[in-house]
Amino acid sequence: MSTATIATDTLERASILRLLPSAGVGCELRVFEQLDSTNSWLLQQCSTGGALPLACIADAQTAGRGRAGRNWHSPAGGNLYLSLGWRFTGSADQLAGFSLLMGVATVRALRQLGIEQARLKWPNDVLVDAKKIAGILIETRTGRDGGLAVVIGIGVNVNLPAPERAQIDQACTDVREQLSVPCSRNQLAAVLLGECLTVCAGFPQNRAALLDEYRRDYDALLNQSVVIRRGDGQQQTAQVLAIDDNGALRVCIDGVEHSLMAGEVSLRSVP
Ligand code: BT5
Repeated sequence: MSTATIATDTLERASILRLLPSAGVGCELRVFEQLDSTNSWLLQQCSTGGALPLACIADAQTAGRGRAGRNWHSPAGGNLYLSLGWRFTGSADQLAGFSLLMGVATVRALRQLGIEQARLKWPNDVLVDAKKIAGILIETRTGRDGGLAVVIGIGVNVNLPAPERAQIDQACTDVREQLSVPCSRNQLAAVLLGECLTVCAGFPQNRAALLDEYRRDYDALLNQSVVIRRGDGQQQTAQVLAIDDNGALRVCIDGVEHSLMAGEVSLRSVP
C-alpha cells in the first residue's frame, strides 16, 4: 500500500478528510495544535449538546489520559491523539467489551498501513512484539437530551522520541520503528477514523463477528500467564483462557475459572 510520505507530516483537516473512506461521510472533524485531552474536549462537547458524530485530533496533549487516572504521554509533532464522539441509542450495559471492539478497529488500521504484527492485549492495548504501540480509552456521557454519548479515545505512537519513551514504565514502540518506510499521520488518522466509524455504524449487530476476528487473529494474550493488578493494589497470577461473548476475559486462578470485566483490572505478562 502506498501510504508513505514523511515521518511526521503536519496534521491537516483537509488532508484527513480527503483520505477518509466513505464510512466517514457525515462525521465532523476538528484538528487542534494542542488540547489538554482530546477525550476531555469531546466529553465537554457531548455535555453541551454538540452534534455527533464528531471527531477531534490534537498534535499534542498536555494532560493525555489513560484508564484509572493514568497518564498518556503525548508529546507534540509526531504521534496521533484522536477521539470520536458517537451517539449510542442502546443502554450503557450493552457497551461491555466495547474497548476491545475499538481495538479491532485500531488493529485493522495498523495492519492496513503495513504493521502486520499488531495484536490486542485485552482490554485496550495494541501491541507489536509485546510492546505497546497504541492505547484506547472509552468514556461515556449523558447529554442534555438524556441520550448516551460514547467517546472513543485512541493514542497511537507514530514517532515517539527516545527521552519520552524512557519515561514510560512499560515496553513501547512506534509506527516508525515497525515500518521500513515512513508513515503519514494524516493517512493513519483517516484510516483509523474510518475503521472506528465502520465499527460504530455496525454496532451492536457486529459484536460477535468482531470478537471472532479478535479470537482468530488478534489475541496477544492467548495461553499466556499474566499478573492481574486490581484497583486496590492486589495482584494475582492467572492463566489466560479466552474471551467470552461479552468481551470479558476468562482466566484460571489457582485452578478456578474467573471472568474479568474491562475496567476492573490491568494485566502484565509474566516474563
Ligand atoms: C490506555 O490507558 O492505554 C489508554 C490511552 C488512551 C490515550 C488516548 S490519546 C487520545 C485520547 N485522549 C486522551 O486523553 N486519552 C485518549 P491504560 O491502559 O491505563 O495505559 C496507560 C499506561 O500506558 C501508562 O501507565 C503507561 O504505562 C503506558 N503509556 C503511557 N503513555 C504511553 C505511550 N505514549 N505509549 C505507550 N505506552 C504508554
